[in-house]
Amino acid sequence: FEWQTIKEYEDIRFEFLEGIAKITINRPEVRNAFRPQTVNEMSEAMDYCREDPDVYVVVLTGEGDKAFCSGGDQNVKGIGGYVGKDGVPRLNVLDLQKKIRSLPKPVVAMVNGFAIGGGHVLHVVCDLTIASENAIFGQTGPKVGSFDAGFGSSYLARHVGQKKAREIWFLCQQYSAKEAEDMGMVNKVVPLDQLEETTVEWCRIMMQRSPMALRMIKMGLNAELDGQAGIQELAGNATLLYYFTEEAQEGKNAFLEKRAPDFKKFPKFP
Ligand code: 1HA
Repeated sequence: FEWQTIKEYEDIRFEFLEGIAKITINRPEVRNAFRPQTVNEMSEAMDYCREDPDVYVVVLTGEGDKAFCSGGDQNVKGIGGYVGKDGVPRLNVLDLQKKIRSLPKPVVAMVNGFAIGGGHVLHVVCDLTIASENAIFGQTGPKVGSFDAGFGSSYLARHVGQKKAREIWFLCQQYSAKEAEDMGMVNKVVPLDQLEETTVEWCRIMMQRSPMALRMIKMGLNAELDGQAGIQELAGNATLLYYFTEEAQEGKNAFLEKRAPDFKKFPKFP
């Protein structure tokens, strides 16, 4: 595939192909662990994907054939978070997780190796996960002095069930791609040399579907789990659709024309 660079970054590659935006964590020397800067760059790329009407689907992956992402960079873990160039400790990956879930377009994790710790959580929050046969999944928090009791636990449990989610976190073992698929947290497993091809194929299929329909499905599935914040997002999309109707336009037009609105002429469906 001939991916075109969208923007140059230090810690990630950000590329485009026929409606698909690909974000690749590019720190293979640390198994694609993220530092605050990595997360900032990914967040900026996610914002671009949200705003750009040419982007239909987003793919998240890691450089090389060893790791998708090994979580927070332990070299810069300070007291209170991961420390960036500004010297401030942050847990900014939590904001990135929310961004992935809020993005009104499908986000696909293309897991090419280890998805461990905070890197495992990143695949968990993506809409779909396609993994290569060599991929390995697991949490390490309780082994290395951390935990993600947010999406990394509760959303994970929605995929694999409570017992398995507790096993994954309490034991901190590693699971093969096949085991992850059997548990329900991976959609498809393919040989490594077919990973990108399969991912692009899935993206192309989704790009033939109605973007608004996919958007509403994603928001509806989120809303069920996200309480009032989820309903807020789903409701915002309902408002968006309502603004397309003549009924909504009548309200605005009447205001601007300084007359009473006539809503009676619009159909009331049973
Ligand atoms: O829990 C959270 C959070 C919770 C709430 C809010 C925010 C959070 C943000 C982040 C996190 C976390 O991510 S905590 C979990 C942190 N990650 C880990 O505990 C994984 C550590 N890495 C490993 O277990 C293994 O490296 C591996 C299973 C991914 C790969 O093993 P492998 O293939 O045997 O390679 P290994 O030799 O261990 O690693 C290769 C190189 O990459 C090593 O460096 P070198 O000796 O060559 O200089 C290794 O140190 C480095 N490396 C790997 N992972 C990390 C790393 N360096 C820094 N940070 C890493 N995460």
